[in-house]
Amino acid sequence: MTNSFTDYKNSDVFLIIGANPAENHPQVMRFIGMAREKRGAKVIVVDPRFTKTASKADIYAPIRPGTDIAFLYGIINYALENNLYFHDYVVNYTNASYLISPDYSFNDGVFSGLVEKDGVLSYDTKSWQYQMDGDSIRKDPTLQNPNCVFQILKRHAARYDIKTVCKITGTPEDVFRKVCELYCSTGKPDKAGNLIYAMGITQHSYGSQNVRATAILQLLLGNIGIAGGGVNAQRGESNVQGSTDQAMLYHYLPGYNPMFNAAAHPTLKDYIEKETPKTSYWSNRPKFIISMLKAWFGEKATKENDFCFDWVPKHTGKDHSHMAIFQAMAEGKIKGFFAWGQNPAVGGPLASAERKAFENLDWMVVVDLFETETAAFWKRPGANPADIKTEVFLLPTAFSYEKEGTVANSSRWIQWRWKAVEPPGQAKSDLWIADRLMKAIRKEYQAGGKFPEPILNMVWNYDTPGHDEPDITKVAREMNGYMVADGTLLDSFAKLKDDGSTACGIWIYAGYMYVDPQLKVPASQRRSREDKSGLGIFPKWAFAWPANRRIVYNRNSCDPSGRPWDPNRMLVSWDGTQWITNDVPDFTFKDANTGAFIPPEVSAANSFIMNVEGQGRLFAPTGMKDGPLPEHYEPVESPVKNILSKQQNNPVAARYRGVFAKVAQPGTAEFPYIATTHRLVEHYQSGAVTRCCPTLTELMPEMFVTISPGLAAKLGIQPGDTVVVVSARGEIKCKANVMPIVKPLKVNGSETEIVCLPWHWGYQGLAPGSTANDLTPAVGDPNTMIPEYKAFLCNIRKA
Ligand SMILES: Nc1nc2c(c(=O)[nH]1)N[C@H]1C(S)=C(S)[C@@H](COP(=O)(O)OP(=O)(O)OC[C@H]3O[C@@H](n4cnc5c(=O)[nH]c(N)nc54)[C@H](O)[C@@H]3O)O[C@H]1N2
Ligand SMILES: Nc1nc2c(c(=O)[nH]1)N[C@H]1C(S)=C(S)[C@@H](COP(=O)(O)OP(=O)(O)OC[C@H]3O[C@@H](n4cnc5c(=O)[nH]c(N)nc54)[C@H](O)[C@@H]3O)O[C@H]1N2
Ligand SMILES: [Mo]
Repeated sequence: MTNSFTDYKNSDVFLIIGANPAENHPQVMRFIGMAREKRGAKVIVVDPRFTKTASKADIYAPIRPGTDIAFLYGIINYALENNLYFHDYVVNYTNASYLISPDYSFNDGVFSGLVEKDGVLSYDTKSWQYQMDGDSIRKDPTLQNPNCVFQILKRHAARYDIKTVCKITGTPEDVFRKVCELYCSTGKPDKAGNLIYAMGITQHSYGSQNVRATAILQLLLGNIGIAGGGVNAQRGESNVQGSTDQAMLYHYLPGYNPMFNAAAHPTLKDYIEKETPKTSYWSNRPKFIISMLKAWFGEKATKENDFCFDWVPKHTGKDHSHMAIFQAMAEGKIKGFFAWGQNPAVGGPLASAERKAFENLDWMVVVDLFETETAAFWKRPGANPADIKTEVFLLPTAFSYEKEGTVANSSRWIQWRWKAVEPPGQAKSDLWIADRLMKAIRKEYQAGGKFPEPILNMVWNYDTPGHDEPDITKVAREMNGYMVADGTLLDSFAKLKDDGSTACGIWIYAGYMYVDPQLKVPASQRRSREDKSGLGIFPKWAFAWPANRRIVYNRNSCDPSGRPWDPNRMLVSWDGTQWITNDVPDFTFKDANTGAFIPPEVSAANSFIMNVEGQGRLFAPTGMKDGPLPEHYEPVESPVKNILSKQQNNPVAARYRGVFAKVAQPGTAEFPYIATTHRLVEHYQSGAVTRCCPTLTELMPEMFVTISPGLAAKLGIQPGDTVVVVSARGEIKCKANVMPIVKPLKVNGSETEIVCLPWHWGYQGLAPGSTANDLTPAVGDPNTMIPEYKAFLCNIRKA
């Protein structure tokens, strides 16, 4: 998220697309409410369902699941055609003027560079690159050159006129026009548009391109880096931000550094040479990586041994995401599995096949609060425990209130939480379990084993003398970073060095444990409500990574000469001799050695400091696997043909083998309805916790499917009837919820019904019910491999 929740009160217009904060992020509604009360802010909600959030909207735009790219391009095209984009911002702060290779082309839904190797399609990105004059990029500040990004984008977006968009999305034209008018009103210097998204945008076979479309729109309207603006992803579980920061995914390292790769990086030198750009803040990558290795391997890590680079496992470039793991498990290639705070038996795509795959394991360890569906898979309905050889260990763990530590929220705020109560019975904190496990493994390796060095030598010193529980502040200090010589905690990542004199587990967190000199507590434990700017910045409440900055890219909030576009929303400002700041500047504003202010021209050329070209990318020459621009494709399962091009689906969508390959053909009469999945305020995720909570199960006791009154009438279904929902992968039984919150949409002239399923149920807990994920397909986005949970085909009948 570029901005923060407390900043939402500064927004003039909200575009909430593919998120339902009233149920899933209720605190967000409080700040949206402030903006409405204090500044008359307007709210647009784009969702297939008339949600609780939509009930508070000024404009509700229904949309067919999976058509957000067309929807967003429709607004982009409206802004470009009617000159409603923020010209000075676009020219100065984006790559609009950059010239792209003359070899770039786009034909009938496919970008230049699509190649096939061994039956697998991928893009060669050579033709997407900038034209160069030596080291400098060729540009046309008049934005007229046909090869400049602005013209390429304009041509691409022109195909998304209102009529075409509404044929694809099913949104009524008059409603869509109102959305365009209202949202494009934020393309002015003194207006802020806030784009909020979540899983309705990401869970698609082109989810990353959906997100790119939101970024392009926000760049065109000058809405990034300003108070009240931003591209704001409402994150998931309370610490999902923290888990991505710390690289819980397989393909990168803490602080968003790329993973070491076996082929590309045989040595640390190769990694540093290949992965360190000459420009952008990433030019400091060697400092981040070497300090991380120092944190991991301590005094064993020396310059001579590449700071133990050889001790870290290397990535092979293969897909090891959730779906790939379950494919490998189904093929018998995985022997053991830790389900540590996850419940894939309910939450994974095509969950019935994931449960079956568990049968191939020799052992499974579940670290959880409850005996989840995953832990109990061997006695699930329909299975014969005697036939299942997997040995399951269930380690009871403490809940968040029963242990100490930090969580990082969507605002990137790292907040310390203290233990409120003791965990029940034999439950132990996750840290206790990890600590004992590591010590036990180390003991095994002491007796010998393959490649014991990393296990034996890794820094692991979190004991508290006299206590059973490891000291979590020791872990936190290692993540925060310290001077190797004397252990002094770092106050900022600006102090990091690439010579082994600093250690830091995760560079973006540097400073969060540093003790605030006035408040005398670590930054993440601060709780001061001071807000001098009145903009909801709260600089002394917790710690926002990076560098306690609340709004990233904030150089873009003022013009190239440093004057705020909107003086009432001032984040940083150049007064002719110095920078006045309400937020921590996201640019080099002071000389690190002399402390002298650096005049605005310097940072104006580099206002998107994390990009090598220093500017916002309307067109992305690198970074995306499926095109430099978003393009509308149909979901892998769709009732209609793509009317924009011959290319029905994302040509490089992630697909899987065997049982996970099952998908319905487009337009099949067998599965005429579009299904989508969503959450409920009363339940959380796979329901492992909430379905064990008597009050919540009383409020929301049963699995159901929501269908329109029209569809119910056609199929002879009464509210409360038991129905069967079928997809190409299976069928489930649940209750029918007949409600006009979902209505058929006119897609390319024909009425299309949408069927909505919550996904919180399974066979365990106080209130068991059918699992929506028994129906969902195992296909996904090629960049993130997120499954397409939000758009697939189904049929429905009375049971
Ligand atoms: N009470 C509660 N709160 C939660 C959670 C929970 O389970 N329960 N889960 C947490 C987690 S981990 C997450 S990731 C977040 C998720 O938060 P959200 O993303 O808000 O959750 P969802 O309800 O899955 O999806 C949001 C909306 O997307 C709509 N939608 C479906 N398909 C499409 C589409 O193609 N386009 C558009 N524009 N909209 C679409 C759905 O109808 C739904 O209203 O919530 C977090 N908060
Ligand atoms: N159809 C469909 N499927 C979806 C989605 C969707 O929108 N539609 N959303 C997806 C999303 S966004 C997500 S995030 C995933 C979530 O998928 P999972 O992460 O598999 O589901 P959760 O229910 O959140 O699982 C968390 C588990 O951790 C346990 N737990 C809670 N606190 C602790 C703790 O402190 N320590 C430990 N060790 N365990 C704890 C809970 O009891 C629970 O069993 O599901 C995905 N699945
Ligand atoms: Mo999530």
